[in-house]
Order: sequence, then structure tokens, then C-alpha cells
Amino acid sequence: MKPFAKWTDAHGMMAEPDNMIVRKISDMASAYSDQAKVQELLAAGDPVVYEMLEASVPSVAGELAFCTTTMRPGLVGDEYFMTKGHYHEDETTAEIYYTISGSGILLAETENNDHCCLEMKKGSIIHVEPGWAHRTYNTGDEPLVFLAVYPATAGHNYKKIEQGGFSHTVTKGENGPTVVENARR
Ligand code: PAN
Ligand code: ZN
Repeated sequence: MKPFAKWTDAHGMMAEPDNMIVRKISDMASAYSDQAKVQELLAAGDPVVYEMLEASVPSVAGELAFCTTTMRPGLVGDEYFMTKGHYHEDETTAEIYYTISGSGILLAETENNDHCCLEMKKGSIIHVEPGWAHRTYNTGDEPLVFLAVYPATAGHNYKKIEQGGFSHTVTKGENGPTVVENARR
């Protein structure tokens, strides 16, 4: 494969991606604490929460996969719109998140419940250590757009999160985004 370029549009989203994944509330209903609000949103048309636009690279050692994610602003009860979240299947793999626009929080945690939160806003570069599950929240009023770069062999383990959940979550508090214990656990 030869070196290649991808471009982003005025919103920072990858133009001409090789693959697009759209996630709606129904794709991650169990992630949210307020299940009554989830039902309301499903009845109101099942809104899109985020879109991932991916470049295709071979899944072999040495290759780097990359994609842009665009998260819509929104709340489910007092919990911000979030990504499904995952561990990498290969838990020796790290990842870089570069925020292009909007504002949010990246929540990361390990299997022994160590957790940390990092602010995402235009220009922030986050390094996610190997072995840390990660999930992002859009805490602003605009789309949150970011680029993620990770080893093409990393793989995504969503099951562990669906079964165990994260120990914490991010809600809209009186003084802004607040990290609280996750009632889904
Ligand atoms: C990101 C995420 C993306 C969507 O590219 O895959 O933001 O989140 P979910 O994959 O949890 O639905 C990444 O971390 N890749 O490894
Ligand atoms: Zn990842």
C-alpha cells in the first residue's frame, strides 16, 4: 500500500471515508442510567448520537488505523450523550485522541477501577494508555469532533463494557459537567 492522504471538511469530519458507522440511542440503550428517558428518545425517533468515519488500512502489525468521530450534543436525563466505550482487544495498544472542535470529556478506566477524566477541546491531544477502557462525552452545545489514531491490530472489545459498565459517568450538574458514580453498575 502506498502512502495516502485523507482530508477533513469544514467541520473536521473525514471527507470521502472508506467506512462509516452511525450509532443511535438504540445501539447503546443499556449504557444510560435513565432508562425511562431512553424509552422516550426511542419513541421520539431514536436520535443519532455519533458517527465514525474511518480510513481503511490493513489489519496488520505496524499499520495505524484512524477515524474521525462526530458526536451530537444531547442529554439522556442528566447524562451527556456518550460513546459506547471499549477496551482494545489487544490490551497492549495505546491510542491518541486529537480534538478538532467542540468540548467534551474522555473517561478512562482500568479493570481494577482506577479511573481518570481528561478535558477535550479544540487542540487537546490525549494519550490513552494501553489497558485503559475509554469513552467520550459531548458536554457542549455543539458537535464534538475528534481524530483517533490507534494500531490497526488493536480490535475493539465492547462486550466487557456492555456487561460491566464503567464505574463512573458524566452528568450535567449545576456547575457544569460532573463526574459521578455510575448507577448502571
Ligand atoms: C475511537 C472510537 C470512536 C467511537 O475511534 O472507536 O470514538 O467510540 P466507540 O468505538 O466506543 O463506539 C477509538 O477509541 N478507537 O479505538
Ligand atoms: Zn479505542
